[in-house]
Amino acid sequence: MPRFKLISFPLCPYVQRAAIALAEKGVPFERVDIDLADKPDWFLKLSPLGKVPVLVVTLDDGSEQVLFESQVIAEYLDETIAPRLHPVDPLERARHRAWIEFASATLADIYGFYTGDRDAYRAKLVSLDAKFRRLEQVLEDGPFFAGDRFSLLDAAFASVLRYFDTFDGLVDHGLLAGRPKLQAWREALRQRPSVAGAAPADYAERLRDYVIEKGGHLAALARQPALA
Ligand SMILES: N[C@@H](CCC(=O)N[C@@H](CS)C(=O)NCC(=O)O)C(=O)O
Repeated sequence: MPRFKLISFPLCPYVQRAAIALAEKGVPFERVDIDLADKPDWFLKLSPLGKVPVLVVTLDDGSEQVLFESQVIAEYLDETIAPRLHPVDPLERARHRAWIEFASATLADIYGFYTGDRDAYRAKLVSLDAKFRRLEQVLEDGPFFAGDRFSLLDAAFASVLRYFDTFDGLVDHGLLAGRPKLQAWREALRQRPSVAGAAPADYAERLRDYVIEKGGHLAALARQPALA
């Protein structure tokens, strides 16, 4: 079995995808956090895009391979270590991959929502509302996207929904209100040990501090809700 080192940033939602996949496989790994505001040279040498996550795979013969891009990392782990998390049926697997792309697009909106000025905040609120409406329509009985089976798709949305543990305490965004399936999914994901362990225990507080530091409209709203 290869050894794994996950290069990470504590608040990165993409890192969580890889960390969740590793935990679901029951594979021990070393996690190395870096400061994205001051990237070490060794990291820049490893990471072609200068982004986390990066997975360093040390093979039995001692040689190393470096993987980047969270979904590529998650799929490599899924193809090589049981239990299988992606659906076996090709059409169903393709459908899951499509919704994982949707999760990535949602993360892009979330970034604008918590860093942007008032116009960006409002535009992202509208966009997130449309995405969550769509998700509520596609979700079935749960507890996970594919019923009882936890999948890589769940791992992707776990980091999306974790953001709301912070946002709920900052602003009355209303994005989950009246969306019982989405709320139940959020709760099921929160209870999953692999999801709980994929981010630091003080993630919500760290993210709140990060949002305030970014100084966007959400930070202003957190201080003065009347600005909404
Ligand atoms: N498509 C990439 C996105 C990864 C990404 O955007 N990572 C962010 C942190 S969450 C990053 O490393 N950004 C580089 C920077 O901030 O300079 C993936 O899925 O791995």
